[in-house]
Amino acid sequence: MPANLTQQYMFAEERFKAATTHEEKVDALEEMIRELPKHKHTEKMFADLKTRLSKLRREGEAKAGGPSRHATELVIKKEGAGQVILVGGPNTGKSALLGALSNAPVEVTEYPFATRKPVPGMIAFEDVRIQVVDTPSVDPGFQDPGLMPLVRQADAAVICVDLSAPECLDQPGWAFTALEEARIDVVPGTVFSVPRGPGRVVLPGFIAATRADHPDAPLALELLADVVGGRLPIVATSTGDPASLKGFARACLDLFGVVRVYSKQPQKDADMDAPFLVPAGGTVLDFAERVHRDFRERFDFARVWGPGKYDGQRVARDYQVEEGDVIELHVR
Ligand SMILES: Nc1nc2c(ncn2[C@@H]2O[C@H](COP(=O)(O)OP(=O)(O)OP(=O)(O)O)[C@@H](O)[C@H]2O)c(=O)[nH]1
Ligand SMILES: [Mg+2]
Repeated sequence: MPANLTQQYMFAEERFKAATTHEEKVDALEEMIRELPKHKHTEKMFADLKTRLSKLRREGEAKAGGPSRHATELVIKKEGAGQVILVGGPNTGKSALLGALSNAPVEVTEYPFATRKPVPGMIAFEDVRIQVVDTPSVDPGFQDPGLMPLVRQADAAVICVDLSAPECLDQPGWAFTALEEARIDVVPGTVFSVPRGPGRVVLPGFIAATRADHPDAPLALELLADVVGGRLPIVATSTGDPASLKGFARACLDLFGVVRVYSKQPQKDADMDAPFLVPAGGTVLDFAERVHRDFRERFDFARVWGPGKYDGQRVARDYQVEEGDVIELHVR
């Protein structure tokens, strides 16, 4: 069966052949990728075009002598519980995932490499807000030079792979190689459990296996689990399935290793809208410090409401806080 190329594709190809500058070439090639009908018979063409685009972009960067005009900005200010950065191959659904979970202005497209700069968004798990950053894609041929510096300063990383893609099983390896080259390890755990130190950066993370609604996804997920071999947990997502999105948000929150504790002022109702996030295993003093920076010093005693406690039970400074506790602080 022929590829059934459209007029628009043909025009773009003409434009590519006639292009004299690097920018014109990139632009025309991007349009060819956009206009290429995507089906089984164009898979190889699609892959070739992507490779050509990667190569062109690399050449452009080499010539410019450094990061291109598309290079990522260096820092994104952290908000909410912390910052989770998405890393993954082209077209693995990073933008769609963030778009489904937030109102971040992401660009979701059928063609790869559409995301050219990082886009932060705030997602929520119940009453906790977490910052998730969409990023330009990485593959063996291309990487935005600003990407890895950005990953290094994130709190956690999620590697995205596409369960519907023929290259699904290669995608984790691409990401791991790119991270390895930047001396970044992504490991299971939480921000408190991973070692911090000079040199290598170790981030807690997991793999988001996207497009779980695809007919091939169940098999791909099994094979993926074999390939990953327990190196990272895998969370399957589908943008049309709210339960899977909630699972993703929960998994993001779990990367921070915190419990939610609510503050109550004496003679007033608890403020159940905005929990304080306290490291799991932390004490009432760790909570006090988060309510007010003087409160660790000034702590006298506290009253706690929560599962398995007498209402308003009096506790001392060594009390270990639990998820969902409501705490009334008394300070000197
Ligand atoms: N059916 C389905 N399609 C999805 C899902 N997630 C993403 N897609 C589609 O997959 C394609 C790629 O999604 P993007 O979010 O643009 O992927 P990306 O990783 O941001 O890609 P680039 O930034 O362009 O490299 C788009 O056509 C999306 O609509 C999903 O869960 N289910
Ligand atoms: Mg994108």
